[in-house]
Amino acid sequence: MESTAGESADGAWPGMIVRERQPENLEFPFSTLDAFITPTERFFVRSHSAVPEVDAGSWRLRIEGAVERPFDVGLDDLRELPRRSVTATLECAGNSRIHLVPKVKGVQWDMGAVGTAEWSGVPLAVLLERAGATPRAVEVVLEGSDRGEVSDDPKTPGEIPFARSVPLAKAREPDVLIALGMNGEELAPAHGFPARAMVPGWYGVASVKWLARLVIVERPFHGYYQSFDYSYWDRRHGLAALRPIQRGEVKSAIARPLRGQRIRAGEETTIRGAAWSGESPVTRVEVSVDGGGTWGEARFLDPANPLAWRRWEYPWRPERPGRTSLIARATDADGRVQPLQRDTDRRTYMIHHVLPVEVEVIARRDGVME
Ligand SMILES: Nc1nc2c(c(=O)[nH]1)N[C@H]1C(S)=C(S)[C@@H](COP(=O)(O)O)O[C@H]1N2
Ligand SMILES: [Mo]
Repeated sequence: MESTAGESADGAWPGMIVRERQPENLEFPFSTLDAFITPTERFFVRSHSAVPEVDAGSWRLRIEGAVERPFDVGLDDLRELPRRSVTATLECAGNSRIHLVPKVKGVQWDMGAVGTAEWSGVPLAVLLERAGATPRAVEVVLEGSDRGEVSDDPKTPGEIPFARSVPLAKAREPDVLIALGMNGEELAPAHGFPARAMVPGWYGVASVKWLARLVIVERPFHGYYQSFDYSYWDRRHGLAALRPIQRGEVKSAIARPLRGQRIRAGEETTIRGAAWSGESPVTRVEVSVDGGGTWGEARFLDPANPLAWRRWEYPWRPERPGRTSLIARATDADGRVQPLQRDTDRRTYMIHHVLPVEVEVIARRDGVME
């Protein structure tokens, strides 16, 4: 059942759509997309377990595993380190799942499990450098302090913390942060207070909240949230293998008009939306107002950015009454084009094919001549 967050505990905007009450999972109604930066109270929340209680005074982040110098840091130590800000779009890999036919398991997100924020914190590379990874180290496992148990098959081995790994090559990129701030304030509890990973350009699942430990490992980690869950089929060399979901795909979404909206023939309306792509700027959004027969170019409202979305708009003056489908299709600087069809190898994730919005064009106002 869909309801709104009227009485949300965490100060969320009352118009947020509640997808799960406990733990709280919220999305924003994508039709309200307006600013480039998503205000924190409208930023989606995806949590697998209850928000853990963290005492900021005694909290420590431990860095250990295949390192020369294991150590731990408190919040005050982290606040002293060189800080960096990154404006990045975060999208849940399950965003848009409600549009899959046939229906699949998982949180039934519409379009709003995505948002753009200004994240600030310490580059993960600084901590990795201080610990000194061994020559054989390949990945860093980011572990949260929230714990949970999945009791449906495939089950977890009892209660486990939320954890994801990032290969060291990505983890050392300067924009990958141990984030302490979001939109100029310290992190809200729902978004990972006191510290979370921010892995821009990758699906949200890698950006582990409520960090407790960073474990450097010499073999790829096959934890629950990147094997049974949050993985997709890859067929390189004709061999179907499960890989962890990482880099974001190219995607555009229409915010307005709404599905089923009635639009008057002969009057100008504006089709609006946003487009984003992991680690690559969106370079082009094409819009079709006739179900994919013909295409025109949308105009961008934001500059090209490899890590953040670009809002776009497309003016349209429908001529003839009747039902029609609006479609937007994005292309990124790597030449990746948003697909027209769903790829089922993505299992229940990475839902980025175009999703037409059907609207109804109604007759001109009386007295307006053709
Ligand atoms: N510790 C922890 N980190 C987590 C999660 C979680 O459940 N626990 N959810 C992940 C997923 S699937 C997403 S999409 C993002 C959502 O971040 P947000 O809630 O700040 O929007 O957090 C990620 N980090
Ligand atoms: Mo997610």
